[in-house]
Amino acid sequence: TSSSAQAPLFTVQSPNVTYSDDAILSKYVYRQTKVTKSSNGGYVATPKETVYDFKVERKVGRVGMMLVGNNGSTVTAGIIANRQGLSWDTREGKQSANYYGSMVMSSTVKLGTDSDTGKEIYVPFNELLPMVDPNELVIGGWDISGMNIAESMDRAGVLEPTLKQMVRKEMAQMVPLPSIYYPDFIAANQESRADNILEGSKACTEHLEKIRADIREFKSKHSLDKIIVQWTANTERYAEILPGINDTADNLLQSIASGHPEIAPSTIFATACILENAPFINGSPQNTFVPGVIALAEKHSAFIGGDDFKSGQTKMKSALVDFLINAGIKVKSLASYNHLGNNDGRNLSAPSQFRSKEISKSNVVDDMVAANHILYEEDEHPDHTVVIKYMPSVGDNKRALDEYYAEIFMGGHQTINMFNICEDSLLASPLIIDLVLIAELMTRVQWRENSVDDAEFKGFHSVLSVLSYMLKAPLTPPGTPVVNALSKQRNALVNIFRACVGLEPENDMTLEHKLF
Ligand code: NAI
Ligand code: DG6
Repeated sequence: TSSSAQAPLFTVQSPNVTYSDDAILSKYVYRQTKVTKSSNGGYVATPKETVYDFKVERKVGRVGMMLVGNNGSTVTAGIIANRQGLSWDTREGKQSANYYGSMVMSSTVKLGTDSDTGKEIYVPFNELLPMVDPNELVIGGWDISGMNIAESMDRAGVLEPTLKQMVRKEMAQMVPLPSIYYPDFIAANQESRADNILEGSKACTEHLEKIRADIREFKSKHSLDKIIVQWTANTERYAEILPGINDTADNLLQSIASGHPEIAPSTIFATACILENAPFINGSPQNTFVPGVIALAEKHSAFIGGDDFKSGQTKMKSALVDFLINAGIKVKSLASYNHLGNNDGRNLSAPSQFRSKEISKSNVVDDMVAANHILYEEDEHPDHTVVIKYMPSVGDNKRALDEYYAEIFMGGHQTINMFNICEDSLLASPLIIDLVLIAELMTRVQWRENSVDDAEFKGFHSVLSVLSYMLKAPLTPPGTPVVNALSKQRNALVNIFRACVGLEPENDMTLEHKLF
């Protein structure tokens, strides 16, 4: 089981890497290039090296995943199906459970080249470091709707009836815990679903303490070593950032106690998780992480990550715009339209919830534009519009149309159109899994600067920007840059994992095939 150290698929043979029963220790030279302006208006680039020690605890332990929002029905059914190795009939034939769409479970990473044949050797991403097996996650959570998870799976209308039959019995026993409902934060059209709620419609210490108690009870009931919590509930409206209210850790706690109306349910959950030292990830676009939450997380060295799952249009954008701009092509405008008919679409049909989503979908190419001063002036941005419409008939099968309009050589124009149809929830569910798996791993990774003798090991910064690949509007430690470009986000993850086992960053130089 995952509670004991797993035998790794590969080991690293190097004086810089040590394996013990408990931990993998690596000494890693981090190489940067520091740049200064020279007197003639150019730059001077100076290589800089920092030596870090990384320590990865090898024992994964028993891990719980608590979801706020029982759209967890799709991801839960998927995990049960994988755990039981299920296959089911579809009109196209037999389908077996898989983890497609999970970067952790279904992508590979180049380990190196075979010393005999020179062929590249790839290993599953989840073999780079000891990670929790999603099949072993213990799942629970909260919802303002009291439906059991089997009923909610039916209501979601995503999965094949044959599969639903096979997982129904187990899922029918899973009933979400009552949750916090402050009607002002989600669309009014959600009210009829809210039949499983804690008493009170604004922030209070009782709500905070109840959620904390729920986490502790779930942990002890299932003998868990740790719990990761994820907001997969409705998109909320933005909370106003108010001095004296939610701007510092103390003010936030005070405002919860005094019932301030600008404290969102998701912020109560985040606060409860921080105080219980359970990593909390926000899969929706709203500003759950007001400055007071970030400060509280830093104070408690607790992990937070967000915002908003990057599943479809935005994922394409963060790959395609990066590619176009890096190819020297000037993207002039992005027009994104989609319609969908699931409950997310219904909630987003209300203006302030749509506004949260519009914000998170709109700033997703800024870093790529800012990186190319040949194509763009300092304050120049491509036009960007985002439209979302609720169309009940299409259910979860979201239709997304994107037009990329670009300027090419000598005033020419290139227009690329995309039309993407797929089950929205089947793109999002693997992201929920990846976010939990990576966040859990980060609770077991520690570092120290090697040159400082006997310095204490410590964890990464509270804001887990390594989760950016899965998120539309990545939260980063205050004052640090946001990276949206998909390939950079993946490289960061892969190369941090590699550093933890003392391996150099993946580079594609393949000098061995060029210099002989
Ligand atoms: P959904 O509407 O099907 O499910 C949300 C669930 O949250 C509902 O069951 C609702 O009763 C519950 N809920 C609402 N407020 C709650 C609260 N305070 N406490 C506990 N439960 C609460 O929505 P869906 O499609 O599952 O999406 C969830 C979130 O993920 C949305 O914010 C959506 O924008 C975001 N998202 C979804 C993606 C996808 O499915 N492809 C991709 C990106 C983001
Ligand atoms: C309508 O856009 C519904 C949304 O919740 C999206 O499905 C979700 O945010 C995914 O967005 P994207 O841009 O990654 O496809």
